[in-house]
Amino acid sequence: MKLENYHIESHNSELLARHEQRLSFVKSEVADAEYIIQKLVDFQIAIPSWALGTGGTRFGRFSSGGEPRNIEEKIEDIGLLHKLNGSSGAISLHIPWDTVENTAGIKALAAQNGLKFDAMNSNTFQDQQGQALSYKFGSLQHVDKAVRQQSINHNIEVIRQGVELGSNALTVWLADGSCFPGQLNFRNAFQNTLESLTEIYAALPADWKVFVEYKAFEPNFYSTTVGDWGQSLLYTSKLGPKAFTLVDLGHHLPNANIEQIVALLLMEGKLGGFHFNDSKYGDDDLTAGSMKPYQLFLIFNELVEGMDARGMIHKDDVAWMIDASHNVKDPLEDLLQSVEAIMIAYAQALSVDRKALQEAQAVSDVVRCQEILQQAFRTDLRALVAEARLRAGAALAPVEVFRKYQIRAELIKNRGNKTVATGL
Ligand SMILES: [Mn+2]
Repeated sequence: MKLENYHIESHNSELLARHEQRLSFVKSEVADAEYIIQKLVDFQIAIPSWALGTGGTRFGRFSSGGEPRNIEEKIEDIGLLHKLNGSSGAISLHIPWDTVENTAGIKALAAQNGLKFDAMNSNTFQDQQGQALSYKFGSLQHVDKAVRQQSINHNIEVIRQGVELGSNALTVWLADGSCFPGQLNFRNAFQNTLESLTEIYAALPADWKVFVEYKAFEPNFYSTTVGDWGQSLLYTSKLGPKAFTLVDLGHHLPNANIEQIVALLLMEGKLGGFHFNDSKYGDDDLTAGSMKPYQLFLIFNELVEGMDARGMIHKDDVAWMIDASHNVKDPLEDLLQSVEAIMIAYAQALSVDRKALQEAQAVSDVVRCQEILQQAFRTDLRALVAEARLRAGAALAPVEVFRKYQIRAELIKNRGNKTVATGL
């Protein structure tokens, strides 16, 4: 069964009266409701090609069946998400997990599904079949120039493929680091990485960006060569104006103040990419907003404030993507929940009374500052998010539609129960 517009329309018509009651109440509570709805309609969050299958841990993997077997089916799945929520209008590919052979056909299929190609992701954290040299001890940082060159060449090849598809950014995440004290000379590892990144940077087309993603630990457990935002900012500052830091919410040490990090990166004009997920312990890759929704709101509050301070366009000037894994949920339902949580936090951040907050900050009225933020966080703005979906022609309640039309059962029927999405 293909999900058609009339399926969504019929579902929406059942929920419409109740939705309109809720919407009119929220509109009476929130100033600028129309402004917020339009921002929500415009906002798009890319879905990575590797998020469509069931994830796993080093202990096991439990498939939910019907997973996409190739890039065409991945595009179809994201097209389905986009049809349901109107906010998933981009796909982020990972090379070599995604092999694009028929570029024109893939571009046409993406366009049919209303999707753009977001940042391209390179992979030098695994050895691929037939690869000449191993990344066991790192890639761009490696002590052997030949290994560094191999990983530089891979990144340049990813840029080439991205150009053909119409992407305009490269995300570099490195597993590089060390597992034991003494294994690495930190300065040499940094300099080698910088030199390698400089070569990749030189291969960027004029309108491209490169995002340098950091991560505190894992898979290396003693040091990571791009370990935190300071190290990423060092690289991106040295590289030049097309290089930006990428923040992944799960890549910090526990209790890091991520909202402060994004505020300062925006101030420096160096926040380029953003990966959403949630966590309780480490890089848990849980559904956005499922653990710490207040933190997600506080981060969005700084994103909105910091972007507005620089006159940035929310939907375009940072590459937004979900980077999560789904071990026990249906991946598509999980992604719908993540997008919903992100949109709610964004709506809440847009509803903060900025002028009142600035005034309260200027006189150090701490209580008032907290009242203003919590007023925004505690106001239920789900009807604004639903209204944005309605205006985009999407579903008022996406997960309900997904279940009502038994989409997973249909995918299993078409693709089989034992499929494994590439890369996972
Ligand atoms: Mn990430």
